[in-house]
Amino acid sequence: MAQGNYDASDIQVLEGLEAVRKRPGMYIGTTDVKGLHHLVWEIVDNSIDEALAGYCTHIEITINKDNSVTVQDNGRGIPVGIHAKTGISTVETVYTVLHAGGKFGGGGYKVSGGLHGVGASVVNALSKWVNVTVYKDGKIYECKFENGGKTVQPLTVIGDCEPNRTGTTVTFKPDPEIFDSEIFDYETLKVRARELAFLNKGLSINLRDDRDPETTTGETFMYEGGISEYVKFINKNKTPIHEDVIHLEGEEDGVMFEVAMQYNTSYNDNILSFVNNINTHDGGTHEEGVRRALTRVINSYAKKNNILKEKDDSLTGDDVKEGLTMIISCKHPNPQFEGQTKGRLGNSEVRKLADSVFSQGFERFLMENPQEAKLIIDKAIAACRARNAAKRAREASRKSDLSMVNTWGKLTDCKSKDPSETEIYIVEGDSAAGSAKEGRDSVTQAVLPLRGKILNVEKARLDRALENEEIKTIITAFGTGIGSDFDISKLRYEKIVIMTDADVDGAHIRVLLLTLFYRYFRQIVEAGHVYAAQPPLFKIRHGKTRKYVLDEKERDSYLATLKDTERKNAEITRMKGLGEMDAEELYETTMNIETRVLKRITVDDLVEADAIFTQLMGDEVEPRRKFIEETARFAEVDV
Ligand code: 28F
Repeated sequence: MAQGNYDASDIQVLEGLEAVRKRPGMYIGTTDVKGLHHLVWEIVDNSIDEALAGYCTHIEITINKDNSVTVQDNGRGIPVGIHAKTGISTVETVYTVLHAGGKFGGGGYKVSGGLHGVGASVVNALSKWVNVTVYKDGKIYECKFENGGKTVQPLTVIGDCEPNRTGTTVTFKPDPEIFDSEIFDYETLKVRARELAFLNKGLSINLRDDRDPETTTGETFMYEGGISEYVKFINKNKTPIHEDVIHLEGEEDGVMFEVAMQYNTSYNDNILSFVNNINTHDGGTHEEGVRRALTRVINSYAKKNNILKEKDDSLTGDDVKEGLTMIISCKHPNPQFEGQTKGRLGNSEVRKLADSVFSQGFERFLMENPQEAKLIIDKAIAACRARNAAKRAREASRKSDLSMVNTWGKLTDCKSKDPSETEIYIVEGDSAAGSAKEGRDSVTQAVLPLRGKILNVEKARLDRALENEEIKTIITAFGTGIGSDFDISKLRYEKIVIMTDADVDGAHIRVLLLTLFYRYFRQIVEAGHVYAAQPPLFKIRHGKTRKYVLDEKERDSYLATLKDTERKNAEITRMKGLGEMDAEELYETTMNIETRVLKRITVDDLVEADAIFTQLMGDEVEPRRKFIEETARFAEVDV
């Protein structure tokens, strides 16, 4: 907008973008690091729309040295003419008028991070500056915005380019006044860039980090096999039951539906579903159609081929999904997203389409591959038997007060029964548990000593896990039940703190616990209840002072605060383990909510986490050691 003479439409533009700056959460969810990365996807989505329309084959994403981000595509380029309604260029309109995006009006698929392709103006409103360059008709056009989307340079021709070059390049710098953090995380961008390449077969996406001198070329993701390659990627460390990934697809009334699947020998399922590239975490009609058809087809095939007797109970949805890796992708011109987080597809017509496409294709696969069919059904039958055994085990443990005595015998509970203030420390080893019991705040802190090794549940079904004393004790202490009984509202503690030694053994126990939590208490982890205690690594003694510090960094900064003489005489010892501290020390350094530091365990990317647990808890020992060294995916919080 030229300085000074604002007319009506300028005012409307200002009010629109001002509204976004006032309540950014309404447009991008949060203004934390998640919201920061969401800006990238709002811009990338416009390039993906161009790809869905068939005009863009390559997208480049670059994190620049100043933590601005450049997204470049080789689509047709945003139209450079004057927009009929606003009287300014279409480029400026798309970037300054809220809801001016929505490229195709009616038809066509708009990929949307929930904004239906209107993200450009939202990104502009929340950025310090934005530069838009359009390559079209042998010319280079540029448009610049600053301070929350004010036009400082209307669209102007700044040069020539090869006559057949077309595309759009956008560079933006998020506004530090809006975002808590302005540092982009390469890994976070990589996971979603790779996923977009899987979901849009043939589209190549290059990601580069110019802040890191090492990575000059970055990584390029391109999968001709689309979601079938996504299934192969998830199953890469698992053992498939049938060689080929099953790929089925169909289209009706402009709605495209496709599914890729492959069973593996594990006991976990990895079913991801998408609509217009958005991950529908809460499922919806596309997923329901497939699950319903899968259960029906397996039961009818099993009965028709006498693998199941007529009198046998039917297999349930849980039985038939064991070991199943599946990607469902639906492209819909007018998707209805439902639920609190808009994570569920509501369009009812999709359920029928998904059911018919899936059942016809899967039935044919079973008929044409009787050996694989037998393996898949035998696995579902084994899962059914284990489920029934687990149910009997749970009922038994609920009835006999023995396990209660047994549990309470192990668990030193806290006095408070208010789950919003209580914590349970799962402590490795009796000596540390003894100190923890003695030093703790007995009103709010419970202690559960771990005597034996936890079973590696990556390689065991629930019925086997329920035979393990340690696991039974944990389930009873949590109060939530497990498997189909699980109810997070019954969780008896606000915080579950894993307290193990910092050595390899301690870290191994922590990984076994994390595997148990990830596989059977995932909601508890996702809700952010699980933490790892941070016992001190060093004890510094000088004079009568005894100071415990977390790590090398804290040790050096503490030493820097001492006088030369004190520093020279300071005695620094590396802590071997929790058992080395008396109750008072353990409480002060690791449990006292005034002084302790806990690391919240967050599983912010299920596919990635699944790969870690699968790789880790498999048979190879080497990957486990690598994991223990890095504290992958922990966010540091002081609580
Ligand atoms: C790096 C970000 O934003 N790429 C885009 C296009 C292409 C068209 C378009 C975009 C028409 C009226 C809205 C071109 N030619 N990358 C991008 N590529 N927008 S955004 O049209 C804009 C709409 O207002 C385009 C013919 N049709 C559409």
